[in-house]
Amino acid sequence: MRLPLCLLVIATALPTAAQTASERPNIVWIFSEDQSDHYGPFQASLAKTPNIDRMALEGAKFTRAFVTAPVCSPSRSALITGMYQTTIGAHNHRSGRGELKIRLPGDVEPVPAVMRRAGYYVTNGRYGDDGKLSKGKTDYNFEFAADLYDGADWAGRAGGQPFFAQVQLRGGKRRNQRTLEPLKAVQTNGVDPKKVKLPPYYPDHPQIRKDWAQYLESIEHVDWEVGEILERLEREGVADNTVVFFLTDHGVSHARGKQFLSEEGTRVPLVVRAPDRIEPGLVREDLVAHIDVAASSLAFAGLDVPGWMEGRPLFGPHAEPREYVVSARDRCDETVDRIRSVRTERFRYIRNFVPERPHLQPNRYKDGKAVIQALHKLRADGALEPEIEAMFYGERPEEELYDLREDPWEMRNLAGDASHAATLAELRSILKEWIAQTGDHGQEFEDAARYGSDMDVYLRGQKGEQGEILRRNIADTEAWREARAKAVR
Ligand SMILES: [Ca+2]
Repeated sequence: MRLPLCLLVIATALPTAAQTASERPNIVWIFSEDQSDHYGPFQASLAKTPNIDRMALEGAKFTRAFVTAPVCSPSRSALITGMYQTTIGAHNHRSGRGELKIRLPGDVEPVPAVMRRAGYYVTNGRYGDDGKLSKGKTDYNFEFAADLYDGADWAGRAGGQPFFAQVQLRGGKRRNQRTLEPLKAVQTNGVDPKKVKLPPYYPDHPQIRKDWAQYLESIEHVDWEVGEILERLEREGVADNTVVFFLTDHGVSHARGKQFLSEEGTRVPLVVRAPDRIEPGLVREDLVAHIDVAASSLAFAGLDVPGWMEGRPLFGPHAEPREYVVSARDRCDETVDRIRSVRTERFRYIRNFVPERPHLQPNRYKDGKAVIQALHKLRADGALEPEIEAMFYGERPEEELYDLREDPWEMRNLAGDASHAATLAELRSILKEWIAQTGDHGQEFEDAARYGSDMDVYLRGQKGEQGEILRRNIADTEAWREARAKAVR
């Protein structure tokens, strides 16, 4: 069923604050790693996802959901606070881990703290192959209380107590044979690398095909896990009073996915199942940001969304459509960068603040991936199409503009096209305003002391070739930063 947003808002019936604790719904976030929206309900795909398809039919699916950060820790820092990671200073990946810490500003606090105060039992669990929940991944860049969570599994709650549970799935991190082998028995059919349709910006190389097939298989595995979790809720008799969100933390770890502000890096699946609270079978095409999950969860629990929160409820009287979603990429591990994007219904505008650094500038984590190594090898052999080589290894344009209606793969940069000058100017000004209004902390790079504080943690115990690569990348980054600072002076 497709309805305009104004009707959707009316069509939802949220619980009121007057409800007693026992009537308040449980809230579950099923959160998978490193997968773009190549899920059944979102794009025709070789991956079979019967459980998530059914969840969408029973609830709502969002076809334009984006993360505000394309990499783990800023994405998770944003999701858990309902804040842009750039507003709270948590925008650099794996920051605040060394001597110099990051503290949340003002009244901002993680959602589990708010939920617990309201009487919820709050958990964070990593879903194991045996179906058991063990201590879940946090990866928040800011300081948080050691007892933020009551446990890993909602089984520990008191009788009648509502629960707020995060369930962490390994998702796209399973893309290799060793981890996929035990799953053969549960996979629907496996994915044939020969049938894979690669995005047109990736060369047709056996390693890249194989990796993409394994990635689609990881989606099938996640679907199976989602089915198991939903079945457990049924078995425990709480499914009808539990709101379940399913989403991923950012896109697939590929050359244009994870760490980057393309569709592949930022567009994620989002499905919400909320029996008797939202109309089943809703298809929402409006733009949403993953930080909206935090606000929506509070709203479902009958709690006020705090004034400081940038996330917005997706349902109910306070739902407010977004005209755009801004996403941001800053330092990832040892690699300094600054990119911002504005995604509207039709366009994506990208601003590269350090265009002199190539898209695939050295990064030990990404360079360790088989697909990136395949790209590097093709480049060394002179076997990349010039257009693709320029995209990944050339100087980047300061601005990019893609018309996603005509060019869903973001291949034709229209920033220099006079017929799109008005759109370009509008999106440029939206970004400028957003940076000022939210107080984007990425406007200044981290100083040398902060960078060094986190690199000390990275370098701890690093030996051999991996240690050497990291040291070389850090030295390369520092030399570039020094040269840049001199040029500005
Ligand atoms: Ca991740």
